[in-house]
Amino acid sequence: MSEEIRDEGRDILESLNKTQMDMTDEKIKSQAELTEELKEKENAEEIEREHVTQEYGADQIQILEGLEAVRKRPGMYIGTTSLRGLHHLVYEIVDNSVDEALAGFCKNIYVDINPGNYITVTDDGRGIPVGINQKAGLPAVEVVFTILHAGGKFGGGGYKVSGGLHGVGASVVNALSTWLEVDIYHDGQIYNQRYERGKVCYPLKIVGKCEEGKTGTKVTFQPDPQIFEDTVFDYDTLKQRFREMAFLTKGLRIILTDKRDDAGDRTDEFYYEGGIKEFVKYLNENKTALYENILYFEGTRNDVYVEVAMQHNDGYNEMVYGYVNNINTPEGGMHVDGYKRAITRILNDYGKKNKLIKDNEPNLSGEDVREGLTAIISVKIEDPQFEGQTKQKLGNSIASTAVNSIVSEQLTYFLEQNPNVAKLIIEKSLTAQRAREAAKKARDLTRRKTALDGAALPGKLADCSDRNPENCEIYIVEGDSAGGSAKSARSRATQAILPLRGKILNVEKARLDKILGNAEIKAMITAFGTGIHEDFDISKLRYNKIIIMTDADVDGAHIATLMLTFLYRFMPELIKHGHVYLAQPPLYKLEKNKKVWYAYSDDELAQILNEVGRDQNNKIQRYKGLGEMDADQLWETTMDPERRVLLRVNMNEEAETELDMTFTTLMGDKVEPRRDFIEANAKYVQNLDI
Ligand code: TSJ
Repeated sequence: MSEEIRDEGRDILESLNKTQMDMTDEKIKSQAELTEELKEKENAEEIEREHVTQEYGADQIQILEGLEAVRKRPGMYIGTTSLRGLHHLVYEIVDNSVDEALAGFCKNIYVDINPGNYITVTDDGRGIPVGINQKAGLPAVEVVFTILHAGGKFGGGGYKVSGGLHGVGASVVNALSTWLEVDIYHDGQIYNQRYERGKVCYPLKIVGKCEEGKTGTKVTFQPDPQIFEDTVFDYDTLKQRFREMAFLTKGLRIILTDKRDDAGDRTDEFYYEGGIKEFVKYLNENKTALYENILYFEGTRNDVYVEVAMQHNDGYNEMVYGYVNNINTPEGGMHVDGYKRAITRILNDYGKKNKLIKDNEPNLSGEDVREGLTAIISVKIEDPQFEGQTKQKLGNSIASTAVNSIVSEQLTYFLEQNPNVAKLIIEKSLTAQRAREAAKKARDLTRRKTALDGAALPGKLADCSDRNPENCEIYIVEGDSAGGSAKSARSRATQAILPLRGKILNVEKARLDKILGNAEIKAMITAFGTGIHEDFDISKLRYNKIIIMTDADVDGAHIATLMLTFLYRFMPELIKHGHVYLAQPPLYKLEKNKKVWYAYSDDELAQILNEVGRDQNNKIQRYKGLGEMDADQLWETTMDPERRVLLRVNMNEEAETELDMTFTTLMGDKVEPRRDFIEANAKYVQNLDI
C-alpha cells in the first residue's frame, strides 16, 4: 500500500522536475503574460470559467488524489498528528521563506499566531511565481499548494532547507488545514488564492494593488482539528525553533508575535548578523571563555556548503552540535565525524611542530581536545541521507570529507595566525589528557574495590550486621559528632552509619579525577556497592534505603543538595527506583509536666502549643543541629522506623529527560539544570510515613 503511494509521488515529482527545467526560461515570459491577462479581466468569474473548461484534465484529478492521501495518512507525511506535528506545519511554511533568504532575496519573516490559533507567515522575498507552469497548466503557486512534493522544488539553484528531514512541502500543510490563503505581492498587484482542506476555492486572482516595488508572500492557514489532536500552538516551542533558525541563517530576521492574548502581544525578534558565531557565543554565555575569539570556518567542497564556529570554555563539558540543512542531528553523523577528526589531527600536528607537545608524549585524543569545547557544524547538502535508529544521523560520507578538508585548512591557518590561542587550547587539552589518565586510575580503583565486596569498606563506616540488603539502610550523616550520636542510637542489625566531614564536593564543578579522588565520595561509592555511571549495577546495592541526615538549617539543606547532586549525576537509578530519602530531624522540643513533644516545623509547634496551652510551664528547645540531640532523642525523633518521618526523593519526568541533556534543553531560556532539578525535587518530594 504505502509503496504504491510512494511510487506515485515519485512519478509526479519526476515530471515536475522536468517541467521546472523549462520553467526558468519560460517563467518570466509567462508570468508577465499572466499578469497582463489578469489585469485586463479583473473579473474572477470569467477566469474561473476558463480554468474549468481548460484545465480539469487527468493531471488535475491525480493531483487531488495526492492530497486526499495526505489527509488519510497524515502520519506518513508529517510523522505525527500530536502537538509536535502541529508545530511542524509552521516550520514547513517558514522553511520556504528561509530558502528564499538563502537564495539572497528575503530579509524578514513575520510569523503571527492569531486568535483562534491560525498562523500567518509573511516574507519580503520575490513572491511565489504566479506564472503558468507548462506541465500542470496552472499558476506555479497553485502547483506549490496542490501537488504533493512540489513545494520548495521550484526555481533551482541554491540549497533547499525544505529538502531535509521534514521537507514535505506546502501542499501537505494545505491538505491538513481547514483553510489556507496565499497572497503574493508582485508587480504592484496582490494575487490571492484560497483552499479548503486542500481543494482550490477559486483560481488565482488579483484582489488589489500594492506599492510598485513591494514583493513577498503571505500564507495564512488554520490547522484542521479533524487531523490534529491538539490545535493550540505553544509560543515557546515556536520561539525556540525560530531562534535556532535565525542563528543558522546569518542576516535573516524572524519576528514572532502572539496575537492570541487580549492582554497585549507577546513578541520576539531574532536577528544574528554573525550567524552561528553568535550561536556559539550564546551557548557559552554563562561560562568563562578560554579565549576571546570565536573560530569560524566556511567554504564549499564538492557541492557541500560547510560552516563551523567554535570556542572553548574553561569547563569540562563538550557541546558539539551538527546541523544538516538547518535541521539538527542529535546523533551526529558524517559532518560531525569529519569535524572531530580534523580538529584532533590539526591540533596534534600543530602541538608537535611547535613543541607544545613533546615528541615522547602521546597524542591528544579527540576527547582531550573537545573538553570544554562548544561548536556548531552546519552543512548544506543537496540530498541528505539520514540514518540510525531515529533517522537523525547524517550518512553522506561526502559531508565528512568536505568538513574535514575545510576545517583542516582554515584551523591550521588560524593557529598559525593566533599562537596565543593555539597555546591555550593545547595546554587545556594536555591538562584534560592528564586528568583523564588520573580519572582512569581512580575509576579502576573504585572498580576493584567494589569487586572485592566488603573487603575494602571505608574505615568510617559503621556497617550493620544483617547481610540482606532488603532489610538494611544507611544513614549518611553530616559531621563527626552527629555521626557519633547516630552510631550509639542506631539499631545495629539493620542500620549502617556513614559520617561525612564538612561540605561534600560539588560534582558539577570538578573534573572526574578530582571527584573520584575525594575521600567522602569514595566512601559513599564503596559503601553503596553499586559502582557508578556505566558500571552501575543495582543488584549490588548493599542498602535498600539511603538516608541523608543533615541539620535542619540552611547549611544542612546545602549539604543535602550537594549529596543529591552527586547521586543524580553518578547513580541516578538509585533516585529513580526510590532508594534515596531525606531524614527529618525535629526543629523543636517541647517539655511540659514531664511530657515531651517534637515539632518538625514552626506550624507544628504552634499547633502543639495551642493544644497544650501557652504558659510558663512550657520548656521549648530549638535544635540548632543534630549534634545537640543525645542518642535517645535522635533515635526516637529521626531514626526509629516506628516513629520517624522520611521524605523520599523522586525524579519527576522533567528531571528524567534532563538526564540525557538534549539539545533542546540547551536552547531554552537557560537555567542552570542542576538547580532546576533540585527545585523540581523540592516540589516533588513525597511525604511518607514509614
Ligand atoms: F511554500 C509556501 F508556499 F508555503 C511558501 C513559499 C510560503 C511562504 C510564507 C513563502 C514562500 C516563498 C516562496 N517565499 N518566497 C518564495 N520564493 C519563490 O517561490 C521563488 C520566487 C521566484 C523565483 C524565481 O526564480 O524567480 C523562484 C522561487 C523559488
